[in-house]
Amino acid sequence: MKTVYIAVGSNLGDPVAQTKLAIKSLQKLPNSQVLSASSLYSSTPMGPQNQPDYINAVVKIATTLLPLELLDQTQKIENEQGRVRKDERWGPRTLDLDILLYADETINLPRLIVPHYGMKVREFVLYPLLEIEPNLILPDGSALTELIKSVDRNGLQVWG
Ligand code: PH2
Ligand code: MG
Ligand code: MG
Repeated sequence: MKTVYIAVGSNLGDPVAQTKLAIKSLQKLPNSQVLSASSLYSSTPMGPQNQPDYINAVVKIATTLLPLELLDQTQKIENEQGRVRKDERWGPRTLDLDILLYADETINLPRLIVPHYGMKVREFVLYPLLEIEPNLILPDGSALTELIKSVDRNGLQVWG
């Protein structure tokens, strides 16, 4: 079993419902088990500002799926929830599932780069991660508690 962290993000089509549904779908992944899920957070958009605020969360799973098998599964969930791939960088979406960490592995494939390239500087990833895994050390040796110190919350708050 590998421990994996997945970031959930949504800012279209009832983001709270999209995020809850995505967590339910992750609970149904084959050969996997959801170990914990963070609170839902509301966050201001990174990137283009003419888009709605996001709901973000992080989910911890244990899985025997291989990285690309897991990616196939998360993309299937994105598609089922109406994800339309557009060219705009950091544009709005009904659902984004990003594999943040896959055990302590470093993966550099055309389809999948792990650890996720932006995770160390994104408040909407680091704070939910801190909630569920305060003692986390990244594969490069950096401690989550140290990374957090240089990342502003940018208005990030627990939703509700
Ligand atoms: N995802 C993006 C672009 N911008 N902003 C917030 N607050 N949360 C996100 O998940 C997010 C974003 C593209 O993946
Ligand atoms: Mg993303
Ligand atoms: Mg993505």
